[in-house]
Amino acid sequence: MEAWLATHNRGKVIEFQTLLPKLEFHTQVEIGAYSPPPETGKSFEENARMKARSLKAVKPSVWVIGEDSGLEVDGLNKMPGIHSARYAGDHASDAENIAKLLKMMQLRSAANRAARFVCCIIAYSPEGAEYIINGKIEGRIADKPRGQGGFGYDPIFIPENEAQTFAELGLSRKNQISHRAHAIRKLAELF
Ligand code: ITT
Repeated sequence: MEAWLATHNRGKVIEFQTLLPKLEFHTQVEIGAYSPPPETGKSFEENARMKARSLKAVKPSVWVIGEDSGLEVDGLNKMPGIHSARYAGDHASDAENIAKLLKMMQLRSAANRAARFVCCIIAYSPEGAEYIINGKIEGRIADKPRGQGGFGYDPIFIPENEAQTFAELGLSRKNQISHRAHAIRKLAELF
């Protein structure tokens, strides 16, 4: 069965495809003239819905999935949160976002390194029913980036009960325990 993901993020696509191997994933990137909506929502759910609705308008008769996610750091008042992708500026790289986050923690002498990844999936069935699914993983922020795997903030996120970052642990471990893995497993029950 075909499912369309409203994302341009390759890392997300790999995780969805690995965890749901029976589905055939396509993304908005395959639609030449597609422009995704600006992420103006005030929550992960609002942003995920905007992404999914916008793609559903172009692909009305298939499963369409929007996902919005981010990292909440307690010592930074839950920032970067919904601003995670553009924390260091509009076209910031993962390395720039990580550098800004570590710098902000230093500037604020943020002793509390507790953090969590959260994600919200909005899925629309071919008939148009909406499903809202949330996922979360607690952890802490590492002193410096470590590891090569994953994407985004993976090199500085150490999940609870682990000693290594997501980037060091690698995709198969991340896919057992991550925020997105929890949400995708609930999503799988719909198919
Ligand atoms: P789309 O909107 O096209 O899906 P995006 O990368 O802009 O792609 P988001 O708006 O949901 O996605 O921003 C999420 C950001 O949060 C993402 O760019 C990463 O920086 C971070 N993030 C989310 N999940 C992550 C994960 O599993 N590992 C590392 N960083 C993650």
